[in-house]
Amino acid sequence: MVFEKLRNGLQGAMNQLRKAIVVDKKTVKGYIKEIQKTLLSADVNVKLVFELSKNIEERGLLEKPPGALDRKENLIKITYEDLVKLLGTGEKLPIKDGEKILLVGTQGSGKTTTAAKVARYLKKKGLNPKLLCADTFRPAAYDQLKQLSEEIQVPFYGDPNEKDSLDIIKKGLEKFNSGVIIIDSEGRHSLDKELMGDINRIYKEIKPEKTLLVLDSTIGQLAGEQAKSFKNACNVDGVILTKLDGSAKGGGALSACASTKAPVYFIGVGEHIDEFEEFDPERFVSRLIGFGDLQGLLERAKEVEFDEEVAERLISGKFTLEDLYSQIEQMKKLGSLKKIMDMLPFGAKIPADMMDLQEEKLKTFRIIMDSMTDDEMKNPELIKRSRIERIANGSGRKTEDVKELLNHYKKMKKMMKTMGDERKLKRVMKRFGSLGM
Ligand SMILES: Nc1nc2c(ncn2[C@@H]2O[C@H](COP(=O)(O)OP(=O)(O)O)[C@@H](O)[C@H]2O)c(=O)[nH]1
Ligand SMILES: [Mg+2]
Repeated sequence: MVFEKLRNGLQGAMNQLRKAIVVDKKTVKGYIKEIQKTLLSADVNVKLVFELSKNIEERGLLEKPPGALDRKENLIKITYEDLVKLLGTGEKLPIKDGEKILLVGTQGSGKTTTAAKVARYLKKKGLNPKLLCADTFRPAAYDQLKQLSEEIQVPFYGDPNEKDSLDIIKKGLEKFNSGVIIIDSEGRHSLDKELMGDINRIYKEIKPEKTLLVLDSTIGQLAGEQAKSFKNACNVDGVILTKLDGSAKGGGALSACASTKAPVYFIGVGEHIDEFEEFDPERFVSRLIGFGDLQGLLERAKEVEFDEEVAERLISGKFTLEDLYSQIEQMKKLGSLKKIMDMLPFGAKIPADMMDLQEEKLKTFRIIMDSMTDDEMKNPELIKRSRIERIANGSGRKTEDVKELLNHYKKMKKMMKTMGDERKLKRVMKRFGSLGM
């Protein structure tokens, strides 16, 4: 599995944090230590790790957790945000038919494999990719790319007898005059002057719309320096990092590229042609942390603030019709009944008919409530037959509507009682803000 060690380390630290009873300075420091250890073992630069941990500590201790999050959850959210930042801006590289993509990099970095991967990726996106072999340096290069192009059924051009790579490219471009043309160039053993010179020569002549540097991530943090020097020497737009699957230094390569402002647009995560993806720091980090957990947490960070006062009234069974109304409103905002049901503790059930209330009905309830006295709002038990008639007349609604509103109130109150355990109720309420379910 890709990044198993990094994932286990991060998740381990977070699970330990979740189990902590209090969130004090010591807990936070212990948590951060685990995160540091994990990042350092993934080869992330010491200075970056230090900055990140300082920020997590400061925010974690000072920040008021947003929405329905508690302090622990907020620490996880902060960690997520900082890790995403560490890995770059998440900028995408738009590619269109009619463009030429030149792949450059040292021999063995994964250029030829990546050329085919890019072609496959673009084909899946509905574009029309074509592969051009311009590697005259390595004898087997032609056969390798030809075979890959057959495998993914993409047009191919190359000439094993031609020695000048620029000539091949020119002929290839003439032959393919449409689609996205992916050019696999030759590599040398290192990013030496000769290679840079070659690339510049090709670059000037054919003016590719995109030039991408293919870098082997097993070089770790060095990837950053290499990407930077390449960017300065020739017009490289960004990086494709390969072999992230087998590399213990993947974190180093990714973060170093980001910190030297060399955007990583794609990553190679295996030898197979499909083991390739667009690099998206948010998606990447959320997979490390655990996608499901994180999504829920981020959603709850946006939820309504927990209202202590309403909570107390609900718990003590003294909630008013006003509370009921605001709860129904919020419940509707929160979305599907199923989602809410899934989050409720065992045994608690929201009456289904309450969830199904239509906007029209809520308006009717509002109008009815406007015809009630303060006493009646606070103590709906007071409202018996004669009052029901008065309220119905006053609001111009049917007595059935008034009864329906009172029924919802009774059901909700009953449900509150069955919840019994105050702590349990408070916990759930925290999740739902002032909803009180
Ligand atoms: N595990 C793994 N191997 C890769 C990846 N990309 C390329 N390779 C392997 O790296 C080796 C060199 O790749 P190649 O495309 O020939 O590199 P080139 O010399 O730059 O064209 C081959 O054995 C590839 O299968 C990757 O993302 N993951
Ligand atoms: Mg090659």
